[in-house]
Amino acid sequence: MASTLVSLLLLSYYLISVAPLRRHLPPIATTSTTTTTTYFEVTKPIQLPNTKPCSTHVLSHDFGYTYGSPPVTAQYTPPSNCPSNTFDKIVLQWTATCEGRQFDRIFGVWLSGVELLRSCTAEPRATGIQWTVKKDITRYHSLLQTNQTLAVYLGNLVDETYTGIYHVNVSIHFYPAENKKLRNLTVNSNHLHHQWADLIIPISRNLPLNSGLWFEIQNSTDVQSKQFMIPQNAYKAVLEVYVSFHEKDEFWPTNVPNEYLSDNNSTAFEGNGPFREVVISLDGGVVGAIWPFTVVYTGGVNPLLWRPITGIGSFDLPTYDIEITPFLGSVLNKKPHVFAFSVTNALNVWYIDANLHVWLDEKREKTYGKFLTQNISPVHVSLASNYTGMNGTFATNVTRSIKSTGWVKSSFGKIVTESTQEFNYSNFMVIAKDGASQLVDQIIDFDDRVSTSADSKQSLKSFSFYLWSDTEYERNRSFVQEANITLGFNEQKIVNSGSNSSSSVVENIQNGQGLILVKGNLVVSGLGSTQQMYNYGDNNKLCYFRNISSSNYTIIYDKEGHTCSKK
Ligand SMILES: *[C@@H]1O[C@H](CO)[C@@H](O)[C@H](O)[C@H]1NC(C)=O
Ligand SMILES: *[C@@H]1O[C@H](CO)[C@@H](O)[C@H](O)[C@H]1NC(C)=O
Ligand SMILES: *[C@@H]1O[C@H](CO)[C@@H](O)[C@H](O)[C@H]1NC(C)=O
Ligand SMILES: *[C@@H]1O[C@H](CO)[C@@H](O)[C@H](O)[C@H]1NC(C)=O
Ligand SMILES: *[C@@H]1O[C@H](CO)[C@@H](O)[C@H](O)[C@H]1NC(C)=O
Ligand SMILES: *[C@@H]1O[C@H](CO)[C@@H](O)[C@H](O)[C@H]1NC(C)=O
Ligand SMILES: *[C@@H]1O[C@H](CO)[C@@H](O)[C@H](O)[C@H]1NC(C)=O
Ligand SMILES: *[C@@H]1O[C@H](CO)[C@@H](O)[C@H](O)[C@H]1NC(C)=O
Ligand SMILES: *[C@@H]1O[C@H](CO)[C@@H](O)[C@H](O)[C@H]1NC(C)=O
Ligand SMILES: *[C@@H]1O[C@H](CO)[C@@H](O)[C@H](O)[C@H]1NC(C)=O
Ligand SMILES: *[C@@H]1O[C@H](CO)[C@@H](O)[C@H](O)[C@H]1NC(C)=O
Ligand SMILES: CC(=O)N[C@H]1CO[C@H](CO)[C@@H](O)[C@@H]1O
Repeated sequence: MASTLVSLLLLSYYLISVAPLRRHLPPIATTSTTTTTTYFEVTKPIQLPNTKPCSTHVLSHDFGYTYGSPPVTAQYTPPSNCPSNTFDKIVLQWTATCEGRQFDRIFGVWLSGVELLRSCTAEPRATGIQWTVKKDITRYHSLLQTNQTLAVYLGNLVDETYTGIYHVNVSIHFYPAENKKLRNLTVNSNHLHHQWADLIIPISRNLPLNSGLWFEIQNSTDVQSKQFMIPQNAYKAVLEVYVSFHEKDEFWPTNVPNEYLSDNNSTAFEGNGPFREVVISLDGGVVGAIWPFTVVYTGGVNPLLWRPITGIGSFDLPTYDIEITPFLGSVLNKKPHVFAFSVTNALNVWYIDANLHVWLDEKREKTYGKFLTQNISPVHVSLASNYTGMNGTFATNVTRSIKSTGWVKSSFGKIVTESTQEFNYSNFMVIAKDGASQLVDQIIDFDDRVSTSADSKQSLKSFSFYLWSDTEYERNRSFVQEANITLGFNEQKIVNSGSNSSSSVVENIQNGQGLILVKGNLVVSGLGSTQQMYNYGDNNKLCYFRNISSSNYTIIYDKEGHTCSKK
């Protein structure tokens, strides 16, 4: 038996539990190459000033059997002997290598409880892989100016089958501003609209603990919360929320209504329907919601789809900003207050935490504020279903809006802030072949606006998710699973502040087609092809596009450019 297993291990294969199609799949091991594969996520390069960075190496660690252990910590010290203390850009760099066989693992990087990066590891090959994630962390610059504790949690399991150990380096690069630039990002100018917060308060779990610093939301009634206090002279606050979904909710857009499950007792699907909403509340009142982008991790659906081009957002999960300024008046009272997180329809498990970015009035010891009005439309769900046995169609549409206003009186005057969120969601699902085939077509439109008498900003996001999977069962627990996927992340941003206005557009779309042949519990062969189109443009005439495709680990074409397309 053992020798049969060993000889099979030399082929490309997966070990997989047979039934559920969309499950998170273990990796392939292969001996077909002798070189290290470099994985990457397609995104625009970070705009850097033409200066030499001051770099600080923060952590080196080998993540072996780390599951359920305390996060790995290291002392962070700001760079010394840097010729300038005025930085245009600060970049976090995560570099990792791994070889053997391992699952994709979720991980987080925190600085004194403030999350800097939520990400997923790449799945190794026998011959080794490497990857690098660079993230612009300039918005955290106030935190980066003093000594802090860096923490990384990456829960990995190592045994005789899953041998991959993740070797990781974390460093931070500080790019001094170009001399000729008058911008001064280190010290905030006395201007209402300066870009970065003066203080960042972590809304995460405290060390020590044996897991990530994120809260774990296990079901639809689970509410996780954290107390905080805010300085008396705050005049603006934004809550930046980190979200990832796992296990029974890893593929939440494919989850079926419970009525379907109870009528048929299918084990091929997860329940609670395909709609999820992250709800953020302050002292018990809703302040905002998030309808998240459907990140597919590097082992999702068919791992061959994500090699070497990884899924949109999988190496740097998107975060979501909730404007808190309209509510500041309620928290400027030297008393502790509570942020809480919950997820509508959640199944085990969601990892959520947040950073409260706070702007302080240098000229006042005390600011004042008042929460004025709020208009929340309840989540309005319409579900149309038509099924017989295990076949059928389900159409789920949801809308929601949240509008809040409040004023803050500071040295800038008495300013009213109005924050509006509007959401539309539609999910169309077809289940055929008695559950062996599923098609999901989902789109989320997410409009966020914040305006004051002096400025306004708007973000319009559109997240699309399409998955078709089809399984042909053969004898002896063998099957062929075919799957097509489309992921789309589009965002348009418009900022107006006084005489300055800026706008940008990102269009990022990925298509994948894959096939795996499973015999017994082993995938004996498989293939996957991915095509991606990335387009970015802004009114500063910064443009970037990349048109790339891979198949079976090989890049088929790769066109990259910096010219603006004529639209
Ligand atoms: C981490 O840094 C050390 C020291 O510079 C280097 O020897 C090692 O190869 C690096 N590892 C990775 C995964 O980059
Ligand atoms: C920050 O850490 C460095 C290196 O450990 C140490 O020399 C320095 O005294 C620390 N600074 C403060 C303000 O604690
Ligand atoms: C940034 O501001 C600080 C404090 O106001 C000042 O000392 C420094 O010279 C400024 N740097 C630049 C490049 O303007
Ligand atoms: C939901 O999760 C919470 C936290 O784990 C738990 O206390 C509660 O019993 C769960 N509720 C249900 C209905 O499972
Ligand atoms: C599904 O399981 C539940 C609980 O075991 C049972 O009450 C129900 O009758 C089953 N439905 C079908 C269609 O078998
Ligand atoms: C429900 O599905 C059946 C079988 O596909 C079809 O004949 C029927 O017209 C559908 N009903 C509705 C209301 O769409
Ligand atoms: C759901 O929304 C889609 C797309 O906007 C629309 O075509 C469909 O008619 C809606 N269905 C229901 C049940 O409201
Ligand atoms: C479900 O659809 C398949 C074809 O996709 C058909 O063979 C099967 O009989 C249908 N099952 C039921 C209960 O109607
Ligand atoms: C949601 O749909 C409504 C009605 O079609 C439309 O007026 C609104 O602009 C949409 N909102 C977003 C965020 O797409
Ligand atoms: C899946 O992708 C293949 C290859 O591009 C295509 O031929 C097929 O029509 C697609 N099927 C569906 C249902 O999306
Ligand atoms: C990928 O592998 C499959 C199965 O070996 C093969 O049919 C297909 O042609 C390969 N694709 C490319 C682009 O090499
Ligand atoms: C797995 C299962 O229970 N399938 C049943 C679903 O419902 C149809 C019709 O009621 C049955 O024929 C299936 O056996």
